[in-house]
Order: sequence, then C-alpha cells, then structure tokens
Amino acid sequence: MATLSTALFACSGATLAQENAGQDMPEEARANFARPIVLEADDVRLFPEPPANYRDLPESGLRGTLERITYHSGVTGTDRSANVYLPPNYSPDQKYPVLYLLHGIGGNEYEWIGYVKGHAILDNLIADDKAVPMIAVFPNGRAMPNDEPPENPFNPEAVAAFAAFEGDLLDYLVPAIDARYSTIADADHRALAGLSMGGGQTFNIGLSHLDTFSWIAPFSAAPNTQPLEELVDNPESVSKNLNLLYISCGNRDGLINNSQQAHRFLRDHGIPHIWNVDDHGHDGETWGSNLYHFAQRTF
Ligand code: FER
Repeated sequence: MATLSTALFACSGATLAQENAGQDMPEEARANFARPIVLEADDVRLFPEPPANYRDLPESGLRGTLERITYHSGVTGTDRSANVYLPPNYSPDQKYPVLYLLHGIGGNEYEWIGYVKGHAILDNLIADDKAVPMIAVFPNGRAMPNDEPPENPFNPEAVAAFAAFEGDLLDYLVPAIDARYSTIADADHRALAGLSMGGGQTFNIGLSHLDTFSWIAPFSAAPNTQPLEELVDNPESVSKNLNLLYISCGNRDGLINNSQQAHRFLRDHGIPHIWNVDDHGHDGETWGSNLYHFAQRTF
C-alpha cells in the first residue's frame, strides 16, 4: 500500500493533469484549473490566516488517536474502510459530536490526514480549548468496489461513485459510526465538511439531509455541486434547520464560480451562511485554514 503522502501527492498530480490534458499552460494556472476568476464585492476574506504552527503536533505526537475501521456497505456490496480520529481521553462514558470530512477527486480516506493534516488541526484546537472534543471520520467518498483513486480520477464511473456515496454515508457509514462509538446521534451533533469533490458532496448531501447534518462546510466545491435551486426547495426550513453553513474558496481557484453561485443564491434567498474567500488556490492551505475556522464554530 502507498504511504499517506505519496498516495495523496500522486493523486493531486493526476487530477490536474487529467482535467487539463493536452493543454500547455504554466504550472500555477494548471494547479488552479485555469478557469476565469471574476471577483465581486462580497467575495472577501472573513478570517485571518491561522497561527503558523496550527497543524504542527507537539513532539509527543497526537494527543488523541487515529484508527481504521471497516463497515459493510450495501451500496458497494463490500466492506469499506474509513479512518477515525478520537479526541484525547475518549471515553464511552461520555458522548461526542461527529465531524465527517470528505476528500477530493484524486484522494481517498487519507487525504485529509496525510495532505491537509486535519487530524492535527483538530487535535491542537481541542487541546487549546478552541474546539469541543469531537470524533472525526475520514471516509472514502468514492463508493465503488475498488475505491482507490483510478489512473484517471475524472472517468465517469469514478465521478458517479462520488454521487453513489450519498447512500453509503447515510445508510451504512453513519449508522456504523453511531453503533461503534459513543456519539450524540442527532443532526445537532453531526457536521459534514469536504474539499473540492467532497465540497460538492457536502452541498448535495448536507443541504438535502438537514435531519442528519446541521453543520455544513463545503470548501472549494467542485462542479459536482448540484444547482442550489435543486437543493433548496424551501429557504425558510433550510434556514431553520441549519446550525451553520460555512462556505469557502480561494480567490486563485478556478473552481470558485461554483461557490460564488451557491453563495449568491443563499444571499438572495436570505439563508444565513459564512462565505470566506481567502487568498489561496485549490490547495491544502485553504482547506486546513478553513477547517481551523469551521471547527471552532461547530457544536
Ligand atoms: C471538474 C474539475 C475539478 C470536476 C471535478 C473537479 C467533476 C474536482 C477537483 C478536486 O476534487 O480536486 O471539472 O468535475
């Protein structure tokens, strides 16, 4: 099996090369999908950069623990794996909220850990009392029997598997997590966040299942995002059921128009949300920074 970081960096490379196959453009433009970026007055940064060491662990290492679980999925017909972060002193005598973190098109259940260091960000925030102790689940969001990142992560079968993950998550993974761990098993204590393809999944699954998740954070959402008109049929009930909708994107990310469209729809329909446009591209800097800000405002 590939190590965490080689798997992840290799995936990012595949992603970029595939979408822009055959085009000759500078590295930086390719890295950000080279689509036109048009910023408007409310596409602004709301939060500062986190402190420089926000994802560095102390020498003693992670204070919580990371473990790998398997669950049976009726969607794929296979046993699937997910990584799980448990906060320090996790005890079945207490009950915990749960954050689900979804990866991008070339990633897998290690992307948030190996590339973004999401487990370290949460561990540091919890140690500093800036976030409540929570369980974090890192699933594989490509619900197909062989769910490893394929050579071309944009192939239609692999992209369809990101949509099929909705049933996997709702009907198999969430129940498996609630059965195995000491969770507070309701929407007020469940968060869904994701980067890129995982951001699109977060919009699609989150906004249509506010009875399961009420803290929702799509970061740098990809074009798999369904039109908000389809996801939001009743703005009042969406506003009432949401605890927090936190949307972010970097102002150098060629996919920003997806998030801008979502933000403008929500703004025009009076649905409260955070819209944070930072100065990053389609990269781990923006995902780490926005997890840092979202986790402090969650639960
Ligand atoms: C696309 C561009 C980017 C797309 C998906 C992505 C499905 C996803 C990127 C990522 O997850 O990093 O056209 O179409």
